[in-house]
Amino acid sequence: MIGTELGQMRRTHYSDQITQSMDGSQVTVMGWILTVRGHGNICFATISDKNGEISLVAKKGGCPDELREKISSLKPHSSVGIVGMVKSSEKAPGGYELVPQELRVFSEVQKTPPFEPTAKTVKNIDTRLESRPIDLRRAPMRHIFNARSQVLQAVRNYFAREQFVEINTPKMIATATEGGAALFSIFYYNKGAFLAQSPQLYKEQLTMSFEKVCEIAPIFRAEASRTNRHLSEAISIDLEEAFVDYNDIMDRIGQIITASVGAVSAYVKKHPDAEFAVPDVPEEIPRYKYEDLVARMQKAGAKTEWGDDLYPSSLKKIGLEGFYFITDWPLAPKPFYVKESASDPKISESFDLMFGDLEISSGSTRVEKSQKLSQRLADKGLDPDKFGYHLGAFEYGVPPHAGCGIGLERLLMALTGTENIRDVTFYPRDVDRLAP
Ligand code: AMO
Repeated sequence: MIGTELGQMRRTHYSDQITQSMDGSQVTVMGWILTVRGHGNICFATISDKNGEISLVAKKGGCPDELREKISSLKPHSSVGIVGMVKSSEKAPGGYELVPQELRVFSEVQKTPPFEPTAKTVKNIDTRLESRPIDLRRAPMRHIFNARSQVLQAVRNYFAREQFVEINTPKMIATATEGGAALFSIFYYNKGAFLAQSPQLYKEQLTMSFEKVCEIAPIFRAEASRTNRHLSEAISIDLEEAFVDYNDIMDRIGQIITASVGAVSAYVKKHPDAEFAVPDVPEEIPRYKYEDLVARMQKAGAKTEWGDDLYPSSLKKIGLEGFYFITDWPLAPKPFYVKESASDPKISESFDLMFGDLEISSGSTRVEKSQKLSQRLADKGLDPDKFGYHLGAFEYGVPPHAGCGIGLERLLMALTGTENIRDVTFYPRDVDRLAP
């Protein structure tokens, strides 16, 4: 082994791998000081690692005086490694305490931290975001992001089981896909370019060879509004499938939501201190037609007209809760790639998945005829020539296809009962925030 500053010390157990039955065994744990309380001859401390907490008890006679004094002088957030003996204890969380035998302080904190690592809530979100790496060490945050990881794993497992091919599409692009306003411009060598608002056209093209494709990647939206549900950079779970229509995609979304809720429920079972309000998923997520909801809104006194967007304030008026779909939206406001309904050209084969008044996903059957697509671009005031690379490809046997994009952060808000999208994003980007 090459000599390093860390030397030979290595963790033998995470906090959740130590059990009462290991009474008397020696372990090496690593993590961060959460709390320290000294009472003369006895010092209690807790340390946290990525999976939970460990209680330390250093008593006079039970461990060297020097070690006890050093532990009692440590400030919260310091990073440490501890060799100790497991002592079963009914009172301690997890049913054991650790009696320290050796301490390594890797990084000692001298300053007063912006908040304690044990703080359950910190009022000012900007204070937290400015110290994001240490904010994420707090248990409520750790639970959210550990659960996020489990949700992603469940979604990827679903895609693998269903034989989807995971794709990666360019994020630096030449043309807008979701409408022109919310684009970030960049310099691409000597040309102007944009950050991708979605993988839309690429994922559609890839159904021409791989049939079932998925991508989990950033999307970029220059959203000027300051809300609790919009980010400038979000993660989208995109899927696109050949030889199906929007009905099949809604079925898939139902399966993905069930798998995601299952992952969060399993996490909460293992970590009962994760205070998530995990929602129920009905066996069949209800599907409401846009026009029926407009009629219900009007009845409830909202000023909504056919053709309007359905705003949270009007949705609240009809009191829909939990997961549900709004289907068959008017065609006019939809992007050019959304297919019109066979029964009524004013309506589209489209849907939004909602959770209460929060939009989680939108999807549709797509226009697959090159000529029709060209017409739709022109109708929207977009230049078909700029989409030549796409229209040209669609002249060679494009299959009927449909798909959707699910906002990962919005999904996590629903799964954990989180109100601010920034709380489910590692390093949120919004109108006011580009660092850290
Ligand atoms: P849409 O624009 O509706 O559809 O986006 C799909 C989903 O992505 C999430 N989302 C956002 N989340 C946080 N902040 C944002 N600024 C933001 N913008 C979008 C939402 C939304 O439902 N190409 C289509 C999808 C498709 O038809 O396949 C699209 O991008 O959860």
